[in-house]
Amino acid sequence: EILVLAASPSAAVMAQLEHAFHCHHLWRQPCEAQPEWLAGVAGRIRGVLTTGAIGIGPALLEQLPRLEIVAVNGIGVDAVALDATRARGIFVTNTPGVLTEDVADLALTLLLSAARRLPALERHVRSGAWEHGMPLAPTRALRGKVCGVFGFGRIGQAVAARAAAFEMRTRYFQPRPVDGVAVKRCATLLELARASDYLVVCAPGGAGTRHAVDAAVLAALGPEGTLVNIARGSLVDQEALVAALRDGTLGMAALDVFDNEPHVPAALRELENVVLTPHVGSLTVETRHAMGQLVLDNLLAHFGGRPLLTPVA
Ligand code: 8YV
Repeated sequence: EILVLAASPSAAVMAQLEHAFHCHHLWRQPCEAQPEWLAGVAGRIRGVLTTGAIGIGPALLEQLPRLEIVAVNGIGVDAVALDATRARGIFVTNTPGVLTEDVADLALTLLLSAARRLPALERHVRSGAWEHGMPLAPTRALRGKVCGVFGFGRIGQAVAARAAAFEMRTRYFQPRPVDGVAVKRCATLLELARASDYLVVCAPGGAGTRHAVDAAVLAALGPEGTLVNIARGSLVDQEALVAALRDGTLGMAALDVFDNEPHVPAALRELENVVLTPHVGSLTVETRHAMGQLVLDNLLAHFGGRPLLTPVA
């Protein structure tokens, strides 16, 4: 029996999942009814289906004594209590590879929207300001500018390839150098921020990268600089970010992810120099279908006694 924590796979995948397993949908229960409902099924649960953003914490894991596998419909496993799963020998799978292009596309969408001030241009037309002959300040061209990529895995490399197509210069930082790539590595994140006009955060979340983009990094990016984040809110010191955007020590931010989602503080929502999207990097029909299929195939492999397709080490 499988515990489904959120309704993230496509309907077609959900139907296959329902066909293969006895599914219990926690997300269908009203919040206040969830503890009692869960207590009724917890003892029979052998698999959990969750998302990258929701993961599974130690308290819920403890309630599931027969749990064998956590299948994450996403690439990030920072919200999974990996110490606890490891200690109990519970398998964890994720969905690498299938979401790379769409997440990188959203990174460039955000970068371009910030560069050309898309939200302000939209408001200009919608409000009738254009008709009233209100002037618009020109923005800066992308070509020749430096796109710094923090985290140079699959998604980071796909972002760099797209930035290069816009004739941007590219640099990256991550602790471990990547072999066989033409993009130059900076020795530190601070150095990358100093060198960059746009800093795109693509690194994994979790304790090791928490608040890596701090006040010093934002200051190094500077008043003409733009921060783009499609990874996890935890990588950025959000309070320092709001302060830097408000004081103009950072030019702009384009964000798909936040601390404590779906709550976005009013101080951030009210700023003019931000572009905000609600954690939708992988939210296309094609990618959500491919992710869901991989989740399903991992569950089928596990319960069919076959090797997992994409286990998390
Ligand atoms: C979604 C993600 O949050 O892949 C990830 O790590 O954050 C996203 O794709 C989610 O996991 C979709 O179910």
